[in-house]
Amino acid sequence: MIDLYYAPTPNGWKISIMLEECELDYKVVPVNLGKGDQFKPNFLKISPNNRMPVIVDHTNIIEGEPLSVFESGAILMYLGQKTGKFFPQVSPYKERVLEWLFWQVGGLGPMAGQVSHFVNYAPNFPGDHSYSEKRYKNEYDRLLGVMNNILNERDYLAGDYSIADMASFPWITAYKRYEVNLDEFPNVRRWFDDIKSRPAVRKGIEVGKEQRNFGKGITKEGLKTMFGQDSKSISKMAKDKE
Ligand SMILES: N[C@@H](CCC(=O)N[C@@H](CS)C(=O)NCC(=O)O)C(=O)O
Repeated sequence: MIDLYYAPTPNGWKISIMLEECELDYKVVPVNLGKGDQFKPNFLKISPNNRMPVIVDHTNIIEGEPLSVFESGAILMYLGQKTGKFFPQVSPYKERVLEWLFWQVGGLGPMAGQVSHFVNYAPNFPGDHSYSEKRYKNEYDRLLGVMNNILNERDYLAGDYSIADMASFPWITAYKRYEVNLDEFPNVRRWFDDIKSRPAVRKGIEVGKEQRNFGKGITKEGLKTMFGQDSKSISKMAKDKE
């Protein structure tokens, strides 16, 4: 059994989708980010970056402890290697997957995350955010253009359906909210519709649906916990949760 420390956000979905695709046994451990569960001492032991997702694999005991993995890219690679699915281990297929996985975790994910911040949450804070919002929207638009070009040559980012697609798909789902017309990127549209129709993907993004809370409805406490974190505030949060 694998424990999945999870909240229903795009980074969480990457892993619920992969677990569903691989038909692995897993149990969801909800992480309430607005309430600060990510600062609890037991959580920080397995996720020192105070972020979810994290997995704990009780079927892989190392030195008496079940193996834990944080960072969505590392988790996808671990599960791909464990199951032998969606992550080929021979060149050049392995490198193709790694290129697009790292492109997602270092580019598409963080940039889309910033777009999401400016669309969903920045309006709660005073000031003119227009320059920053435009900067991240332009970069998201550029990355969609890059995707559209590669998907002109291939069905999926790395050739065959892989962990690189599972990492990227969740960060496209909010395109309407980000005011993107996906029809301007016809290859991305085809890829998106294809992945969305996969039963395991549909199941994966339903996990924890009832806790979903983008933008609207976030409490003052939630805003304070999630945003404006710095080295001092995260130490204080961790102390308060001890
Ligand atoms: N690089 C990390 C990013 C994970 C991440 O940003 N998770 C967010 C939710 S989508 C989180 O846990 N936020 C908690 C917080 O901001 O305190 C990964 O890919 O796993």
